[in-house]
Amino acid sequence: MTTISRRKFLATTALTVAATRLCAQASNATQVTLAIPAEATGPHMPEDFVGLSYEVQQLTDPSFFSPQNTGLIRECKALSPHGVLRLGGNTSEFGYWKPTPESPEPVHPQTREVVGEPKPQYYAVTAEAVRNLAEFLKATGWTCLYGIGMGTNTPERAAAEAEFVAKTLGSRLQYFQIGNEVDLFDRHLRDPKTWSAKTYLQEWLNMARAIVARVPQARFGMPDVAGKVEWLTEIAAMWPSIENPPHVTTLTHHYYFGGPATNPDVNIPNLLKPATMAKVQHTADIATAAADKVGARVRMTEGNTCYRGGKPGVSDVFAAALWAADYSLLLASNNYSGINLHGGTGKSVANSVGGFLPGDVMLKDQGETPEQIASHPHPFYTPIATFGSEYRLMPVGYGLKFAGSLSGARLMRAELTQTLQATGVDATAYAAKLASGETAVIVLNKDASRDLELTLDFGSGKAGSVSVETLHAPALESREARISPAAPKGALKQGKFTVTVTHASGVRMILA
Ligand code: BDP
Repeated sequence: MTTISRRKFLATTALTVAATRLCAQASNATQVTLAIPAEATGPHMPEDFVGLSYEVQQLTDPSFFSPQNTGLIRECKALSPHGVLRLGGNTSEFGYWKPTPESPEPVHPQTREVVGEPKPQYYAVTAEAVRNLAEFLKATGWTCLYGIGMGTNTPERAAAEAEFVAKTLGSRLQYFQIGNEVDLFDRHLRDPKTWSAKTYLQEWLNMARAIVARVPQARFGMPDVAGKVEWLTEIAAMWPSIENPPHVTTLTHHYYFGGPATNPDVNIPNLLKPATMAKVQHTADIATAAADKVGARVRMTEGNTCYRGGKPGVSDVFAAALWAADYSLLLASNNYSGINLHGGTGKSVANSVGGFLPGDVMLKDQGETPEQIASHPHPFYTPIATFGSEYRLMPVGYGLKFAGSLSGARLMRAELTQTLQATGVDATAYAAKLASGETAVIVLNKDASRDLELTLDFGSGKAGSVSVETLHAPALESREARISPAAPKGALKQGKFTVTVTHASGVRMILA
């Protein structure tokens, strides 16, 4: 067998949108060789690494997460066969458990109204919604991280809800979380003078113990902070002093690259530049050190490109696909158990951020007509968008899916990204041994203009064929993304395989 020739590769990709650029620019491409290790000794990327995050308020429409919602089920399954649905968000603090249609609405505590924070609109989480959720999870093959409110909830109600949820979801329930972005509770839900990681932990223990009393096998993820990862460090330091602690499997935090939509720093170059991922790495170092101390793993349970519903032109374009793929694989390399990109319906997310999406105001100011505005996904960052009764995977979702193709693999420890970035091209690379025994390499060329002429060196003794798949769109600003096979199976030449990774594209190669 021969190595897939460059001419053949170009010919096969000629049908793809990326092909024009590929032909035009390949001659100026930066040449680089990556040595792919023979062994994988890095973290295991779990089968259920890929996840989505939705507002708890989404449950107010019991038909949303239900077996009848076949469009959403299809998109979830296409995104990942073993995905994880996380329910939480700001709205989780205002949901109350309503076990029977006759159950009265409880008295709610006072909260302060703050601009940009969700208004205290209370709503019921019903047994019907939870039953439908269980069926939805069964239909998708997904599991659930179930968020119970802390902000305006009581231990008794939390325990009653948890008991019903545990019984109804069964093995589809991975763990509970109590409270969303508790590090921000001082803004409107708690007294800023006394609120801290310590007072939070006391309150969390009260609620978690009430839940354990009724669900002895309950497992938890916590503290689900918005940004203060130091809380994970503080909690890990306090953990040994807790007698008989509830079973915490996962330390959790959120991540938004920036926000809100009106912030000019939220732009494509900033989203994709290496310094952005260097900050992600810094957070991961803090979070994983804390998790090691308590014998847990870390999961990024809610995040996306731009908070308060995303930014049109950044969150809903192909740049977000490359960001999502890179972000996912960087966290996987740091032994994260997974990530949940936030989304859902425009209404639920608008309600979570004070009633409207700043991105809509931005588009109106830019002169977009109502029809043009409606053609964007709402919220702008959602991985699966709702257009009428139709569900569609958005660019950011394609990036997550592309990275998710390494789920179940063991990652290889190699300085691949450093080698690429030493050339000055903004590209990253991840290699892994798949469960099947095949070696996979994903290269993400986030650079806006420079192509890579990449040689993968698998070691001279290696033989076999390489299949190639690309993540591409006409440009970083395109409101679309595709994953396409780029060439028929090729073969190696003396253990080396050469491929062009055009600017603004991703390539996945699997050596069989
Ligand atoms: C997070 C909240 C979530 C919001 C999201 C956003 O947990 O409910 O939808 O930010 O601002 O802080 O977009």
